[in-house]
Amino acid sequence: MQEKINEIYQNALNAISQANDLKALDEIRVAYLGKSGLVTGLLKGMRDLPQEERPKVGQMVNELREKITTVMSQKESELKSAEMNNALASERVDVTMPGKKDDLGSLHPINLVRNELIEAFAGMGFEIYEGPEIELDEYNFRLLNIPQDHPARDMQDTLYITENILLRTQTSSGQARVMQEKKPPLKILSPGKVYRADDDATHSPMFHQMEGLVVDKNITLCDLKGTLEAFLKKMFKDDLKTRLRPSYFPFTEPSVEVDVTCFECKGKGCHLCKGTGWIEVLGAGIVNRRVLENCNINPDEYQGFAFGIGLERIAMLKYGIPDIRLFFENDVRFLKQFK
Ligand code: 2NM
Repeated sequence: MQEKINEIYQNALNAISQANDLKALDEIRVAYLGKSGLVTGLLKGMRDLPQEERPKVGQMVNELREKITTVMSQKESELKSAEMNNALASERVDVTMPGKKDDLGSLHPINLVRNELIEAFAGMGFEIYEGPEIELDEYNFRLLNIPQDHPARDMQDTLYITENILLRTQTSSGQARVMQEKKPPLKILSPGKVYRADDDATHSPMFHQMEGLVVDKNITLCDLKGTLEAFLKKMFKDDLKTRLRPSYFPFTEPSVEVDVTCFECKGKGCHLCKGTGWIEVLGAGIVNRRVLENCNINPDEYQGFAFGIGLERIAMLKYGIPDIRLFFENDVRFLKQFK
C-alpha cells in the first residue's frame, strides 16, 4: 500500500511540476482529488481491507491528500503570479507617450479670402459695415436705382419673403443705409451673404460678396482704378496689370468690369483665361447720381465710386477650385486642404 501511495504521490508531483497554466492544474486536481480521482479511489478501496488496517491506511491516504493539496496550492500561486507578470508585460501602457492629437478645425476658404480682402482694404482706410440679410425692397432695389421692371427684380432672381421684404441680392443694400444716415466722406466695405434664385456649377442660391463704396469730393474713375489695382496686386501678384472694360450696372454710371492679366499664363492665353490673357475679377463704377440723390447726398458736391467682388469667384481663381458647390458641401477632405 505504501508503495502505491508513493507512486501516486510521485506521479502527482511530476504532473504538477509540468502544468504550465491554471487550467492544466485544475485538470490534475480533478484527476487526483476529484470525486472519481485516484486519491478518492484509494479511500473507496478501504472497504476491501481488513478492519485493523483501515485507520492506518486512512491516515496515510489523508496525508497524501494534504501533501498533494499543499504542492498544488504552491503551484497555483506560482502560475497566478506568472500570469500576472505576463499581463503586466504585454498590456503595459506607457503613460509618458504623447497623446493622440485632436483634429483641429481650420478657416473655410471663403473666410480666408474674406479676411485677406478686409486686410487689404482696411489698410486703405475702409470701415466695415455689415447690413441685414433680410432686407426691405427699398434698400435692396429702389434707392440703388434698380427700376421696377429691371430683370434683377424678377421673381426668378430674387427670393421674396413678402411683397416688400426679401433676402438681399447684394450687400450694397447696406451701403444705401449708410449713405442715408451718414455724411460724406465715406469709405465703407460690406462683406456678407447674399441670395439669388440660381443654382448650378458656377451659381449658388447663397454666396458671399464684398462691396466697397467711397464717397467724397472730386472722386473720379482714376481713384477707382488706383484703389482696385493696389488691392488686386496685394491679393494676387505684384506685377499684374488691370484693365477696365465698359459694362452696365443700374447703380453706377459709367460702369466697368475689371480684368487682371492671367496669373496662369501671364497674358499669353491659356485654358484658365480661355485664350484671352485676361481674367474678369470684379464689377465697379462711378456711383450713379440718382443713387446719391435717393440717399440725400448732393451729387454736384460729392461723387463716389463703388465695386462688388464675389468671394467664391476670387477663391475659385486663387485656389483653382472648379465647382462652387464644393464650398457648401463641407467635405472635410476639401476643407483640410486650406490648413
Ligand atoms: C457692383 C458693381 C458696381 C456697388 C454700388 C454700390 C452703391 F451702394 F454705391 F450703390 N455698392 N456697390 C457696385 C457697383 C457693385 O458689384 C458687381
